[in-house]
Amino acid sequence: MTDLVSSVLSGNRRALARLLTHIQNETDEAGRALAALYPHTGRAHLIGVTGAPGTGKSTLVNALARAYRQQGRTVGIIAVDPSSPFSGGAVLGDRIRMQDLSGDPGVFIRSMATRGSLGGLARATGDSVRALDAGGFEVILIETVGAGQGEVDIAHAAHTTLVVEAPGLGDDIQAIKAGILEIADILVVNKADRPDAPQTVHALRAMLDLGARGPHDRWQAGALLPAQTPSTPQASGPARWDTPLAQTVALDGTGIPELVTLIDRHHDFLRETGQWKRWERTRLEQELAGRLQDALLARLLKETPHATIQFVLDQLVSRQLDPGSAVTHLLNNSHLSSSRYDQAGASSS
Ligand SMILES: Nc1nc2c(ncn2[C@@H]2O[C@H](COP(=O)(O)OP(=O)(O)OP(=O)(O)O)[C@@H](O)[C@H]2O)c(=O)[nH]1
Ligand SMILES: [Mg+2]
Repeated sequence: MTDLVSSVLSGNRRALARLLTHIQNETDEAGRALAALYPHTGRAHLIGVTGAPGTGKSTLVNALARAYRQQGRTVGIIAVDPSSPFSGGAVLGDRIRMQDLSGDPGVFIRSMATRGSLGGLARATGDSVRALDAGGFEVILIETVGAGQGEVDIAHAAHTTLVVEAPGLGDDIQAIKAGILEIADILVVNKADRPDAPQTVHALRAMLDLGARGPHDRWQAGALLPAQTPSTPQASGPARWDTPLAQTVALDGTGIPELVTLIDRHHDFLRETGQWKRWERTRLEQELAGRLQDALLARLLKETPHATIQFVLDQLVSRQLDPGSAVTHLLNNSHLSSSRYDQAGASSS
Protein backbone atom coordinates (compact mmCIF):
# COMPACT_ATOMS: atom_id res chain seq x y z
CA MET A 1 0.00 0.00 0.00
CA THR A 2 1.42 3.37 -0.93
CA ASP A 3 1.86 6.18 1.55
CA LEU A 4 -0.88 8.17 -0.14
CA VAL A 5 -3.41 5.36 0.12
CA SER A 6 -2.71 4.52 3.76
CA SER A 7 -2.75 8.21 4.66
CA VAL A 8 -6.12 8.74 2.99
CA LEU A 9 -7.49 5.68 4.78
CA SER A 10 -6.27 6.97 8.12
CA GLY A 11 -8.11 10.25 7.55
CA ASN A 12 -5.15 12.48 6.70
CA ARG A 13 -6.63 15.62 5.13
CA ARG A 14 -3.50 16.70 3.33
CA ALA A 15 -3.19 13.28 1.71
CA LEU A 16 -6.83 13.47 0.66
CA ALA A 17 -6.30 16.93 -0.82
CA ARG A 18 -3.27 15.62 -2.69
CA LEU A 19 -5.23 12.67 -4.04
CA LEU A 20 -8.06 14.96 -5.22
CA THR A 21 -5.52 17.05 -7.11
CA HIS A 22 -4.14 13.89 -8.71
CA ILE A 23 -7.70 12.95 -9.69
CA GLN A 24 -8.36 16.36 -11.22
CA ASN A 25 -5.11 16.15 -13.18
CA GLU A 26 -5.90 12.57 -14.21
CA THR A 27 -2.46 11.30 -13.20
CA ASP A 28 -1.39 7.64 -13.13
CA GLU A 29 -0.93 8.02 -9.39
CA ALA A 30 -4.65 8.78 -9.11
CA GLY A 31 -5.52 5.59 -10.95
CA ARG A 32 -3.27 3.48 -8.74
CA ALA A 33 -4.55 5.06 -5.53
CA LEU A 34 -8.20 4.72 -6.57
CA ALA A 35 -7.68 1.06 -7.39
CA ALA A 36 -6.22 0.44 -3.93
CA LEU A 37 -8.93 2.49 -2.23
CA TYR A 38 -11.84 0.92 -4.10
CA PRO A 39 -12.50 -1.90 -1.58
CA HIS A 40 -12.88 0.79 1.09
CA THR A 41 -15.62 2.66 -0.76
CA GLY A 42 -19.38 2.22 -1.01
CA ARG A 43 -20.24 3.27 2.52
CA ALA A 44 -21.12 6.95 2.25
CA HIS A 45 -24.59 8.28 1.53
CA LEU A 46 -24.24 10.33 -1.66
CA ILE A 47 -26.63 13.25 -1.94
CA GLY A 48 -26.87 15.21 -5.17
CA VAL A 49 -28.08 18.80 -5.04
CA THR A 50 -29.06 20.25 -8.39
CA GLY A 51 -31.23 23.04 -9.73
CA ALA A 52 -31.17 26.24 -11.72
CA PRO A 53 -28.51 28.89 -11.03
CA GLY A 54 -29.15 31.03 -7.98
CA THR A 55 -31.82 28.86 -6.36
CA GLY A 56 -29.67 28.66 -3.23
CA LYS A 57 -27.96 25.29 -3.67
CA SER A 58 -24.67 26.36 -2.08
CA THR A 59 -26.46 27.97 0.86
CA LEU A 60 -28.59 24.86 1.26
CA VAL A 61 -25.58 22.52 1.10
CA ASN A 62 -23.98 24.70 3.75
CA ALA A 63 -27.03 24.50 6.00
CA LEU A 64 -27.29 20.73 5.53
CA ALA A 65 -23.61 20.29 6.34
CA ARG A 66 -24.09 22.26 9.55
CA ALA A 67 -27.08 20.11 10.51
CA TYR A 68 -25.15 16.89 9.88
CA ARG A 69 -22.23 18.18 11.92
CA GLN A 70 -24.58 18.89 14.82
CA GLN A 71 -25.61 15.24 14.64
CA GLY A 72 -21.95 14.25 14.71
CA ARG A 73 -21.87 13.00 11.12
CA THR A 74 -18.88 13.82 8.93
CA VAL A 75 -19.54 15.60 5.65
CA GLY A 76 -17.73 15.78 2.32
CA ILE A 77 -18.78 18.46 -0.15
CA ILE A 78 -18.03 18.41 -3.86
CA ALA A 79 -19.09 21.61 -5.62
CA VAL A 80 -19.06 21.26 -9.38
CA ASP A 81 -18.43 24.78 -10.64
CA PRO A 82 -20.87 26.07 -13.20
CA SER A 83 -19.31 26.54 -16.59
CA SER A 84 -21.21 29.79 -17.10
CA PRO A 85 -19.27 32.95 -16.31
CA PHE A 86 -22.57 34.72 -15.60
CA SER A 87 -23.17 33.01 -12.31
CA GLY A 88 -21.89 35.02 -9.40
CA GLY A 89 -23.88 32.96 -6.94
CA ALA A 90 -21.36 30.16 -6.80
CA VAL A 91 -18.60 32.51 -5.79
CA LEU A 92 -20.73 34.04 -3.07
CA GLY A 93 -22.02 30.71 -1.87
CA ASP A 94 -18.56 29.24 -1.76
CA ARG A 95 -17.20 32.22 0.13
CA ILE A 96 -19.92 31.89 2.78
CA ARG A 97 -19.21 28.20 2.92
CA MET A 98 -15.51 28.71 3.45
CA GLN A 99 -16.08 31.11 6.34
CA ASP A 100 -18.68 28.94 7.94
CA LEU A 101 -17.30 25.44 7.72
CA SER A 102 -13.58 25.77 7.30
CA GLY A 103 -11.52 24.61 10.24
CA ASP A 104 -13.95 21.83 11.09
CA PRO A 105 -12.06 18.53 10.66
CA GLY A 106 -15.39 16.77 10.11
CA VAL A 107 -15.98 18.66 6.87
CA PHE A 108 -14.04 18.45 3.64
CA ILE A 109 -14.87 20.79 0.74
CA ARG A 110 -13.61 20.58 -2.81
CA SER A 111 -14.62 22.51 -5.91
CA MET A 112 -14.39 20.88 -9.31
CA ALA A 113 -13.84 23.08 -12.31
CA THR A 114 -15.57 22.43 -15.59
CA ARG A 115 -12.47 21.75 -17.60
CA GLY A 116 -12.44 19.78 -20.79
CA SER A 117 -15.31 17.45 -21.48
CA LEU A 118 -18.36 17.01 -19.31
CA GLY A 119 -17.71 13.28 -19.39
CA GLY A 120 -14.27 13.92 -17.94
CA LEU A 121 -15.79 16.12 -15.27
CA ALA A 122 -18.36 13.49 -14.41
CA ARG A 123 -15.63 10.89 -14.02
CA ALA A 124 -13.42 13.19 -11.94
CA THR A 125 -16.42 14.00 -9.76
CA GLY A 126 -17.21 10.31 -9.30
CA ASP A 127 -13.59 9.55 -8.45
CA SER A 128 -13.44 12.46 -6.00
CA VAL A 129 -16.58 11.21 -4.28
CA ARG A 130 -14.92 7.81 -3.97
CA ALA A 131 -11.83 9.40 -2.44
CA LEU A 132 -13.97 11.17 0.20
CA ASP A 133 -15.88 7.94 0.80
CA ALA A 134 -12.61 6.04 1.39
CA GLY A 135 -11.49 8.89 3.63
CA GLY A 136 -14.38 8.04 5.93
CA PHE A 137 -16.84 10.86 5.23
CA GLU A 138 -20.31 9.57 6.01
CA VAL A 139 -22.42 11.98 4.01
CA ILE A 140 -21.23 13.41 0.69
CA LEU A 141 -23.06 16.36 -0.82
CA ILE A 142 -22.54 16.93 -4.55
CA GLU A 143 -23.68 20.34 -5.80
CA THR A 144 -24.09 21.01 -9.52
CA VAL A 145 -25.93 23.66 -11.45
CA GLY A 146 -28.63 21.84 -13.34
CA ALA A 147 -28.23 23.92 -16.44
CA GLY A 148 -27.32 21.16 -18.84
CA GLN A 149 -28.07 17.49 -19.04
CA GLY A 150 -24.47 16.65 -18.19
CA GLU A 151 -24.57 18.56 -14.94
CA VAL A 152 -27.90 17.02 -14.07
CA ASP A 153 -26.37 13.60 -14.70
CA ILE A 154 -23.60 14.35 -12.24
CA ALA A 155 -26.00 15.21 -9.42
CA HIS A 156 -28.18 12.28 -10.39
CA ALA A 157 -25.25 9.95 -9.84
CA ALA A 158 -26.13 10.02 -6.16
CA HIS A 159 -28.29 7.81 -3.96
CA THR A 160 -30.58 10.71 -3.18
CA THR A 161 -31.14 13.60 -5.57
CA LEU A 162 -32.46 16.93 -4.30
CA VAL A 163 -33.84 19.23 -6.96
CA VAL A 164 -33.83 22.80 -5.69
CA GLU A 165 -36.37 25.31 -6.95
CA ALA A 166 -36.87 28.90 -5.87
CA PRO A 167 -39.85 31.19 -6.29
CA GLY A 168 -39.80 33.73 -9.05
CA LEU A 169 -36.69 32.40 -10.69
CA GLY A 170 -37.96 31.91 -14.18
CA ASP A 171 -40.51 29.49 -15.47
CA ASP A 172 -41.11 26.39 -13.40
CA ILE A 173 -42.38 24.70 -16.52
CA GLN A 174 -38.86 25.08 -17.87
CA ALA A 175 -37.50 22.86 -15.12
CA ILE A 176 -40.18 20.31 -15.81
CA LYS A 177 -39.43 20.35 -19.51
CA ALA A 178 -35.80 19.63 -18.80
CA GLY A 179 -36.94 16.53 -17.00
CA ILE A 180 -35.39 17.80 -13.84
CA LEU A 181 -38.45 17.06 -11.72
CA GLU A 182 -38.39 13.45 -12.76
CA ILE A 183 -34.99 12.93 -11.24
CA ALA A 184 -36.00 14.43 -7.89
CA ASP A 185 -36.14 12.09 -4.93
CA ILE A 186 -36.90 15.15 -2.87
CA LEU A 187 -38.11 18.42 -4.32
CA VAL A 188 -36.93 21.42 -2.35
CA VAL A 189 -38.54 24.83 -2.64
CA ASN A 190 -35.87 27.06 -1.15
CA LYS A 191 -36.32 30.77 -0.35
CA ALA A 192 -39.64 29.89 1.25
CA ASP A 193 -39.41 33.27 2.99
CA ARG A 194 -40.24 35.01 -0.25
CA PRO A 195 -43.81 36.24 -0.64
CA ASP A 196 -44.31 34.41 -3.94
CA ALA A 197 -43.23 31.05 -2.48
CA PRO A 198 -46.77 29.65 -1.96
CA GLN A 199 -47.54 29.98 -5.70
CA THR A 200 -44.39 28.06 -6.61
CA VAL A 201 -45.16 25.38 -4.04
CA HIS A 202 -48.69 25.11 -5.36
CA ALA A 203 -47.55 24.80 -8.98
CA LEU A 204 -44.92 22.21 -8.19
CA ARG A 205 -47.29 20.17 -6.02
CA ALA A 206 -49.71 20.08 -8.92
CA MET A 207 -46.94 18.90 -11.24
CA LEU A 208 -45.93 16.16 -8.80
CA ASP A 209 -49.53 15.00 -8.54
CA LEU A 210 -49.92 15.04 -12.30
CA GLY A 211 -47.36 12.39 -12.90
CA ALA A 212 -43.83 13.45 -12.27
CA ARG A 213 -44.45 11.37 -9.17
CA GLY A 214 -44.05 7.83 -10.37
CA PRO A 215 -42.45 4.53 -9.65
CA HIS A 216 -38.74 5.13 -9.60
CA ASP A 217 -37.57 2.52 -12.04
CA ARG A 218 -34.69 4.62 -13.19
CA TRP A 219 -32.14 2.06 -12.07
CA GLN A 220 -33.38 -0.53 -14.49
CA ALA A 221 -31.57 0.90 -17.47
CA GLY A 222 -29.00 -1.44 -18.89
CA ALA A 223 -25.85 0.14 -20.24
CA LEU A 224 -24.18 -3.13 -21.18
CA LEU A 225 -26.68 -5.81 -20.37
CA PRO A 226 -30.27 -5.75 -21.58
CA ALA A 227 -32.47 -3.76 -19.23
CA GLN A 228 -34.43 -6.02 -16.95
CA THR A 229 -38.11 -5.57 -16.49
CA PRO A 230 -39.08 -5.54 -12.84
CA SER A 231 -41.05 -8.77 -12.62
CA THR A 232 -40.93 -9.55 -8.93
CA PRO A 233 -42.12 -7.02 -6.40
CA GLN A 234 -39.59 -5.84 -3.85
CA ALA A 235 -39.05 -8.31 -1.05
CA SER A 236 -40.06 -5.96 1.72
CA GLY A 237 -41.38 -2.49 2.23
CA PRO A 238 -42.97 -0.24 -0.34
CA ALA A 239 -41.08 -0.28 -3.65
CA ARG A 240 -42.45 3.10 -4.53
CA TRP A 241 -41.09 6.39 -3.30
CA ASP A 242 -43.40 9.34 -3.62
CA THR A 243 -41.27 12.42 -4.15
CA PRO A 244 -41.97 14.72 -1.21
CA LEU A 245 -41.79 18.49 -1.40
CA ALA A 246 -39.76 20.29 1.24
CA GLN A 247 -39.76 24.02 1.93
CA THR A 248 -36.61 25.63 3.25
CA VAL A 249 -35.05 28.96 4.04
CA ALA A 250 -31.43 27.97 3.63
CA LEU A 251 -30.29 31.38 4.84
CA ASP A 252 -31.66 30.96 8.38
CA GLY A 253 -32.03 27.18 8.57
CA THR A 254 -35.83 27.01 8.53
CA GLY A 255 -36.97 23.60 7.31
CA ILE A 256 -33.48 22.09 7.38
CA PRO A 257 -34.13 19.56 10.19
CA GLU A 258 -37.23 18.37 8.29
CA LEU A 259 -35.19 18.06 5.10
CA VAL A 260 -32.52 16.04 6.91
CA THR A 261 -35.27 13.72 8.14
CA LEU A 262 -36.62 13.29 4.59
CA ILE A 263 -33.13 12.51 3.28
CA ASP A 264 -32.65 9.91 6.02
CA ARG A 265 -36.03 8.44 5.20
CA HIS A 266 -35.03 8.09 1.55
CA HIS A 267 -31.79 6.43 2.63
CA ASP A 268 -33.73 3.92 4.72
CA PHE A 269 -36.17 3.36 1.87
CA LEU A 270 -33.31 2.48 -0.48
CA ARG A 271 -31.74 0.12 2.06
CA GLU A 272 -34.98 -1.60 3.05
CA THR A 273 -36.24 -2.20 -0.48
CA GLY A 274 -32.93 -3.42 -1.87
CA GLN A 275 -32.76 -0.45 -4.22
CA TRP A 276 -29.46 0.66 -2.72
CA LYS A 277 -27.78 -2.47 -4.10
CA ARG A 278 -29.60 -2.14 -7.41
CA TRP A 279 -28.47 1.45 -7.68
CA GLU A 280 -24.88 0.38 -7.05
CA ARG A 281 -24.99 -2.26 -9.77
CA THR A 282 -26.59 0.06 -12.33
CA ARG A 283 -24.14 2.86 -11.55
CA LEU A 284 -21.18 0.55 -11.97
CA GLU A 285 -22.59 -0.84 -15.20
CA GLN A 286 -22.92 2.70 -16.56
CA GLU A 287 -19.43 3.59 -15.43
CA LEU A 288 -17.98 0.45 -16.95
CA ALA A 289 -19.77 1.15 -20.23
CA GLY A 290 -18.48 4.73 -20.27
CA ARG A 291 -14.92 3.75 -19.52
CA LEU A 292 -15.01 0.94 -22.09
CA GLN A 293 -16.35 3.31 -24.71
CA ASP A 294 -13.56 5.80 -24.10
CA ALA A 295 -10.85 3.16 -23.95
CA LEU A 296 -12.00 1.36 -27.08
CA LEU A 297 -12.28 4.59 -29.06
CA ALA A 298 -8.84 5.67 -27.87
CA ARG A 299 -7.39 2.31 -28.87
CA LEU A 300 -9.05 2.40 -32.27
CA LEU A 301 -7.80 5.92 -32.95
CA LYS A 302 -4.30 4.92 -31.88
CA GLU A 303 -4.30 2.02 -34.31
CA THR A 304 -5.89 3.82 -37.22
CA PRO A 305 -3.71 6.13 -39.31
CA HIS A 306 -4.95 9.69 -39.49
CA ALA A 307 -5.05 9.41 -43.27
CA THR A 308 -7.44 6.46 -43.09
CA ILE A 309 -9.92 8.47 -41.06
CA GLN A 310 -9.62 11.39 -43.49
CA PHE A 311 -10.21 8.99 -46.36
CA VAL A 312 -13.30 7.51 -44.72
CA LEU A 313 -14.62 11.01 -43.97
CA ASP A 314 -14.09 12.01 -47.62
CA GLN A 315 -16.09 8.99 -48.71
CA LEU A 316 -18.88 9.83 -46.26
CA VAL A 317 -19.06 13.39 -47.55
CA SER A 318 -19.15 12.26 -51.18
CA ARG A 319 -21.82 9.69 -50.30
CA GLN A 320 -19.69 6.75 -51.49
CA LEU A 321 -19.85 5.24 -48.01
CA ASP A 322 -22.49 5.41 -45.31
CA PRO A 323 -21.66 5.95 -41.62
CA GLY A 324 -22.76 2.45 -40.63
CA SER A 325 -20.49 0.80 -43.17
CA ALA A 326 -17.69 3.19 -42.23
CA VAL A 327 -17.77 1.86 -38.67
CA THR A 328 -17.62 -1.72 -39.92
CA HIS A 329 -14.78 -0.80 -42.22
CA LEU A 330 -12.76 0.93 -39.50
CA LEU A 331 -13.33 -1.86 -36.99
CA ASN A 332 -12.38 -4.52 -39.52
CA ASN A 333 -9.12 -2.78 -40.19
CA SER A 334 -8.16 -2.37 -36.55
CA HIS A 335 -6.94 -4.81 -33.94
CA LEU A 336 -10.27 -4.48 -32.20
CA SER A 337 -11.78 -6.75 -34.80
CA SER A 338 -12.08 -10.48 -34.47
CA SER A 339 -9.06 -12.57 -35.44
CA ARG A 340 -10.72 -13.44 -38.74
CA TYR A 341 -10.67 -9.79 -39.72
CA ASP A 342 -7.21 -9.34 -38.25
CA GLN A 343 -5.90 -11.97 -40.60
CA ALA A 344 -7.71 -10.50 -43.54
CA GLY A 345 -6.35 -7.05 -42.65
CA ALA A 346 -2.82 -8.36 -42.22
CA SER A 347 -2.81 -10.22 -45.53
CA SER A 348 -4.19 -7.27 -47.47
CA SER A 349 -1.69 -4.77 -46.07
N1 LIG B 1 -34.34 35.03 0.52
C1 LIG B 1 -33.55 33.97 0.48
N2 LIG B 1 -32.40 34.05 -0.19
C2 LIG B 1 -31.61 32.96 -0.23
C3 LIG B 1 -31.97 31.74 0.40
N3 LIG B 1 -31.00 30.82 0.16
C4 LIG B 1 -30.07 31.44 -0.58
N4 LIG B 1 -30.42 32.72 -0.82
C5 LIG B 1 -29.67 33.72 -1.61
O1 LIG B 1 -29.72 33.38 -2.97
C6 LIG B 1 -28.50 33.75 -3.62
C7 LIG B 1 -27.90 32.57 -4.32
O2 LIG B 1 -27.53 31.60 -3.37
P1 LIG B 1 -26.51 30.45 -3.70
O3 LIG B 1 -26.51 29.52 -2.53
O4 LIG B 1 -25.20 30.98 -4.12
O5 LIG B 1 -27.25 29.78 -4.93
P2 LIG B 1 -26.72 28.63 -5.91
O6 LIG B 1 -27.91 27.88 -6.34
O7 LIG B 1 -25.63 27.86 -5.25
O8 LIG B 1 -26.13 29.47 -7.09
P3 LIG B 1 -25.22 28.93 -8.31
O9 LIG B 1 -24.18 28.03 -7.70
O10 LIG B 1 -24.68 30.16 -8.92
O11 LIG B 1 -26.16 28.20 -9.21
C8 LIG B 1 -27.61 34.32 -2.52
O12 LIG B 1 -27.71 35.70 -2.54
C9 LIG B 1 -28.20 33.74 -1.27
O13 LIG B 1 -27.95 34.54 -0.14
C10 LIG B 1 -33.22 31.70 1.11
O14 LIG B 1 -33.61 30.70 1.69
N5 LIG B 1 -33.96 32.85 1.10
MG1 LIG C 1 -23.66 27.41 -5.88
